[in-house]
Amino acid sequence: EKAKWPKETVELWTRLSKKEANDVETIQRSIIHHVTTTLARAAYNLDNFSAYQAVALSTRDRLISRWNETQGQLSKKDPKRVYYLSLEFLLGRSMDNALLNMGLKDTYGKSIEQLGFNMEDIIESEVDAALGNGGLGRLAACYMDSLATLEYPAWGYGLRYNYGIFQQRIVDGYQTEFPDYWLNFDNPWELPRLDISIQISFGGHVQTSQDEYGVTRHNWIAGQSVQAIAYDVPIPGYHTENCNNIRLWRSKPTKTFDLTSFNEGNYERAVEDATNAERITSVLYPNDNTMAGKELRLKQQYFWTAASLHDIVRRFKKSMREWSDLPDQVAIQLNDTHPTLAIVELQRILVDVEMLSWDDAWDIVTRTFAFTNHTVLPEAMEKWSVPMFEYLLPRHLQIIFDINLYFLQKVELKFPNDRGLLNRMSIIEEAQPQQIRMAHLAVVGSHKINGVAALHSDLIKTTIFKDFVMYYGEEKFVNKTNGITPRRWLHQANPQLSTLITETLNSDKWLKDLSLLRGLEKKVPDAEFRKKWRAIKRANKVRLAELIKERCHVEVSPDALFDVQVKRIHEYKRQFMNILAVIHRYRTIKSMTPAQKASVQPRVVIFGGKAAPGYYIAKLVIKLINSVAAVVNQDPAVGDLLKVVFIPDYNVSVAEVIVPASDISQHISTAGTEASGTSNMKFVLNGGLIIGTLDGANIEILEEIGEDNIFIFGCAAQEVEDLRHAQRYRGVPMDPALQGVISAIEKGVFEDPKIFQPLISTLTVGKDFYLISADFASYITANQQVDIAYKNQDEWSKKSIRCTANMGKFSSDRSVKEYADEIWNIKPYTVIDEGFL
Ligand code: GLG
Repeated sequence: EKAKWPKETVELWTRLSKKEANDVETIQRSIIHHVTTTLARAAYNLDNFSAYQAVALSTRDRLISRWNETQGQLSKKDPKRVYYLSLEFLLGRSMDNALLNMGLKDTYGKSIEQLGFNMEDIIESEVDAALGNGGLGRLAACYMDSLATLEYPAWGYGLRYNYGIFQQRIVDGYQTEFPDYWLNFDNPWELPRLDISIQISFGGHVQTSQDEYGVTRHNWIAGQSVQAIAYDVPIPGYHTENCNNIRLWRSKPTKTFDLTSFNEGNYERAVEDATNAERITSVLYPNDNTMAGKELRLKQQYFWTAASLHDIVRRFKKSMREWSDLPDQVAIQLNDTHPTLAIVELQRILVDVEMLSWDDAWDIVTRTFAFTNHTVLPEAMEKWSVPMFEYLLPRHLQIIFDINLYFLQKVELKFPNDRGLLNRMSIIEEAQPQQIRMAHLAVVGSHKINGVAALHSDLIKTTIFKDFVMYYGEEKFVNKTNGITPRRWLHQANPQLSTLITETLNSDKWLKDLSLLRGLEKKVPDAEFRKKWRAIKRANKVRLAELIKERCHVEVSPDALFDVQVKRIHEYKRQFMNILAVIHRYRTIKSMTPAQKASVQPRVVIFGGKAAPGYYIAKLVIKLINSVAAVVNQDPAVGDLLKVVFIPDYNVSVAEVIVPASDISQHISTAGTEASGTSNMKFVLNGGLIIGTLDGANIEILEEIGEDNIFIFGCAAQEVEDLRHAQRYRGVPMDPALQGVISAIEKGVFEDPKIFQPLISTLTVGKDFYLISADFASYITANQQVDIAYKNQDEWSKKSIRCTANMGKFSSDRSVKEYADEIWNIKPYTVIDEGFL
């Protein structure tokens, strides 16, 4: 069309579509413009929230012009892209991050201040985008930041839930859940693409026919359809023009009438169908590391993978390449088994729609997909019942059975006459009813499978995927140790420390090459530097103490040792063991003489985290923590020597306050159960020491920072099975200190002991699956070592600096680069600032 325009018209467009400048006055104009037009408010008398909205809209304008520039240049150049499919993106707040990444924070700060507002207040007005449960969703967010910063052509694909993870409130010590309707005030960080609408179908039946060459063709005659509408979330890289995209799908009813209901004159039924269509992307399932098996969840998974693949295929087709080139143009990473249906959907498109042969199609599919496993816990493994699946996706079920048939035939060829092996490896579990094992399907349909930390990647090869390693060989199974973005988790969350590091290293290059932090080592012997380092930690603790006062109504001293365990509440993470040790500490202090008490290291034990709404035992742990807190915090015999708090509604923005303020944090899962953990990395990066088991990424952190700077305790992963066996069959008695703690609970020291009976039962000899008793003594000892080490503040500061200095490995930039080089085979592409919208 443009080609037909007269020269003057083209010139006019070019002249007027120059990007807005980034000086204070232009920014102020843009903020005021949004106040008076977009928000239709008077220019004065704004509250903080409206001011936030206007600043967000002005920031968004700048994001969008980068987005346009990046996507426009990429479309022309058409390099190989990676698509990161994740049901969860736990982004948190966007404004601070966007301004820092675009290098506009100072100018905006100045602009806002002159307009009569304060940057901090405005930042605090933003609600979190909480479209994730925990580590898995936050990992996706960190990876998006690194992909954009390293200028990889990458898109995320996910769902735009109306309700994010529930809000947690504590009522009478118990967790209660409230819906997180986060879109109440619109979301300035998304661009609705109402023109991008894809029809997604469910149900119906499959028609079989012979084509002219006698080949059997399958035609899926679907039942109902819904529309997928795209919402784009721009992801700016740090100090680059590059701006990537997360495309989130929202379900809407189709515009065409449901003719059956219409003809029957059943209007109410037609409206009900329309409402059901919208329900698909209504709510994020609040389970972390457990599978609930709900039909609506399966609908979400198909809706999302089908819409994403349609989009990816459409983009690929524009390039007019051969289908066999797809794996050279497109890499698709499956974040856990949630998007595994994408494998089946691509095979369906290639065979049923594009008419490729099964084998050609399957070759393309397996060269395109790679799969990240995040857990070995059996309760987290996704399985779908065959009858339910067949009802929703009849053609996909046939394809899965065919994939399985051809796969098992090859296994049989390689390892003949081993029925047990075929049974174990089959994608279909022979249960009543049959179940589809999504992890097996993901392994069979991908060219690379990775775990998320060294230990975990080894473990999957010897446990859940053992047979597959024997069949495919070792090379298909790799490790990609998780990482975190230093932009959010140090620069943004801990601005004072970030400034000190930049001053010390004489450059801010460390924000793009975290290994440069090693330069801090030379400052360890510098007493002045250590003093500054301590002062910053203390200031961060003051900030956290204020948050604790506000949310928990408890006063804590910033001079006490801050001991933190914040993460989802789960038996394998052993918050229960932590609170039991707190009770032990409490009892010990109570038994002391005043002279003995004088030498006790004061400690504030801080908990936070959500329990899945249906996870009864996890919710009881929260209740126990709050009951213990209620008794301990008002006991004059203890005073400031011990305080216990449970910070309600732990989320990303609360984490940004907690992480920089911790002295010690707890990563104490039963060895072999926590695949990686990522908060461990955040705490150590901020100069917090950790106490932990030989599990997940703790092991690699230990390797990097050295054993003098970490408190390790408990059994190793290889010992777990023997310990469980010994407990069960040789009746190993309960640890005596633990026995004392249990007796105290049973005597009613903390509320009615009946409440906690189900919890205590989990420790019955022979049933203590997470080995709390086996690890208890060494856990208590490790905690005592923490107290002793903390007494020498100057030595502690040396450890703290060494922690930060040696965390370079755990930047998500390193992780993402490994994925790009070893799995996706993609290269960075540098966007040029052309100065136009
Ligand atoms: C999982 C694991 C964590 C891991 C995270 C990211 O439980 O150990 O760090 O993914 O890989 N469900 C999770 O949060």
